[in-house]
Amino acid sequence: MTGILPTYQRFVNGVPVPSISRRSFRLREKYLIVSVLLTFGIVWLGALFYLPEFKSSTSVNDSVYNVYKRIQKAGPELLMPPPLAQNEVGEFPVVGIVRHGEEGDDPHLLEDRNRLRAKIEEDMSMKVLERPQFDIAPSVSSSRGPSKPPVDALEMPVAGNNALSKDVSPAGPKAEGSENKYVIAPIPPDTDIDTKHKLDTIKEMMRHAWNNYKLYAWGKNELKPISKRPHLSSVFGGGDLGATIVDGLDTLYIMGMMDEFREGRDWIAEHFRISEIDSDLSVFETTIRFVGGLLSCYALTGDTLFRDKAAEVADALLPAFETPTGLPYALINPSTKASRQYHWAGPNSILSEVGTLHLEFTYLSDVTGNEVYRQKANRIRDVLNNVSKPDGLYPNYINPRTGQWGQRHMSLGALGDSFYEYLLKAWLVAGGGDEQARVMFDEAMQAALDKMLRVSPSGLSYLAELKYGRIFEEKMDHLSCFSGGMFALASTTLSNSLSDRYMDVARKLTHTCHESYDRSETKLGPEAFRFTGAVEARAQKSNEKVYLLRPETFESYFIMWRLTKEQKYRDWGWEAVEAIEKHCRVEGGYTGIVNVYHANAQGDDVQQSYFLAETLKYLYLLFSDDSLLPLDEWVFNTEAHPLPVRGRNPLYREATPPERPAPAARNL
Ligand code: DMJ
Repeated sequence: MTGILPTYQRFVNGVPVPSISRRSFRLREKYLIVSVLLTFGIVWLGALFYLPEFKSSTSVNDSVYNVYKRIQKAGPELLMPPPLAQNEVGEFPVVGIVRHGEEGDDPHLLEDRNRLRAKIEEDMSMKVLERPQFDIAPSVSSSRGPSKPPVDALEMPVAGNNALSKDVSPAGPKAEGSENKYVIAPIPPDTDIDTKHKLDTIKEMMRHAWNNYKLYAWGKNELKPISKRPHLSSVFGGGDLGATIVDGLDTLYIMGMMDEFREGRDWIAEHFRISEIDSDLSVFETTIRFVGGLLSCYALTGDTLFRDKAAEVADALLPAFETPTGLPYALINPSTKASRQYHWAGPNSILSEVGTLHLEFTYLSDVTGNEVYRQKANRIRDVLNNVSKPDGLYPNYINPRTGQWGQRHMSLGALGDSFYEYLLKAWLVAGGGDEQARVMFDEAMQAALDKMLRVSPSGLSYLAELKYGRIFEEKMDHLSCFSGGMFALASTTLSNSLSDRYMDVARKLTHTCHESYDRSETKLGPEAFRFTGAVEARAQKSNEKVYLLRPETFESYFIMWRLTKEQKYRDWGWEAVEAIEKHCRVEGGYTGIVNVYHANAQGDDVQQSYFLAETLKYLYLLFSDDSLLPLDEWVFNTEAHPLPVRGRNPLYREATPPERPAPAARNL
């Protein structure tokens, strides 16, 4: 039988097998090929009409027309979604919101778009952004040396009650007499020209830090000012929590930078969603920076957005408190609600972390009327008050399952510091109402001063670290330089047997911290400094030689200036401003430096969020009039977010208790 398809030469065992060769198809074969091709064509065309996009058409004519249009404009977009266009503020459109009939509701298309968007965002965060995303006035950015303030810094609109636009106007209960005290940002007209220049310079530093964060890392947590891109491995990770925005916002407000304040406020309103974060956050850091920052903004403005967001953040942290003692675990994933400890701390929580929630949590209860936050904070307080303390001292580690101390390591620096600060400040912010806190503070400080306060051969006082009741290291952390201010506040707010000693120690410790700055080539202070015979107030190990844009020394200068009015504190603060401008300012913001003893120090490429929240705020307040955030009406949390003093400050904004429903009439 002859085949119907063309044949070709065949071989069997390498020998050609004779075959019949032909030049053309037979007629029967031609018919068959044509009818197969026709069938394919009809099926292909017909299938097009069953695509979802065409199915919605009401008539056959429409369908045909749609097919025609579709084919006419066929291009790569038939296979790939078109690139997303950025809007005028550099954002990508929200992917899920497509108008019906325009892009279609096809879930596959949406999925493709989502994937593409994620990819673009990932690329953007990895890349050095060359072009500004925002249309803003460039900040003065000479990279070395203090700069002259820009003209507009001298003419900023007054930030008072009336300077707020509708969307930021006070919405919460208005405190009596708040109109004149709403915020006192303008520089008083009788300010001398030198002080005014200093205030304007610091304000311009804030603008430089903010603008560059806005250009290169907006919505991310922190900025890498040298590489000009987001800092994805910050303490809050690479998520979109806007740590720099939330942390820096009250500083903008206090400095009267209202345009920037509104930008930040709008970002929080539109984008800040902590419950969507699927990574571990520190309960402590999130409380002091986010809850604290938002509560300050609420107190200053009365804008309930800030209060509600603060409650949202605290709510996301609450699962971490589900322990047998109520002492929280260190880390929480807001999305999965899973908690855990730091690997390096074993089963323990850290004293400074569990002990630095009280101010924020109690104030949050007062302004929301929700008692749950206060209960959490009080439970921690009770555990720490009741546990027996070796020699009256608090070790840095405590197990939240057993309520027992871990390693007996004590410090007023890292791991201990702000626990002590919050004992004093809980008493201050309660307007003297929290007696227990003040008693705990005085007892702890008496023990700490007796055991930890040391004097170097040349007469420098410092706070050493202890282990099992003995001196462990003759070293003081930069972090413990906040203690000068703390002792001064303790001295001037209550007269007792310790008050004189407190003020003496405050002066001496602030002096030593200044020495640690003065003894470096850059005039910036190291992360830790030692006292070992010949070496005094200098770092020895390389990881101690860094300056991370920290604020603690300036915090003490500010408090000491307000309480003593000794000019040297302002002089030291100005030296620090000049040193930061010289060594930390770069075109893309402010960077920490890796060695304070090198005149041309290399940058660490991180602009910490606390640089905006604390460092610049304390430096600004050091040169401000005392009427800006007076110390008897405001207490600064450990991240420099001011909280109002209960009973003294009309901006306390305590929630009015909900009205009790009238008792229902009883059927007798
Ligand atoms: C800030 O986040 C807070 O001051 C905290 O208490 C410890 N240190 C950093 C800044 O150095």
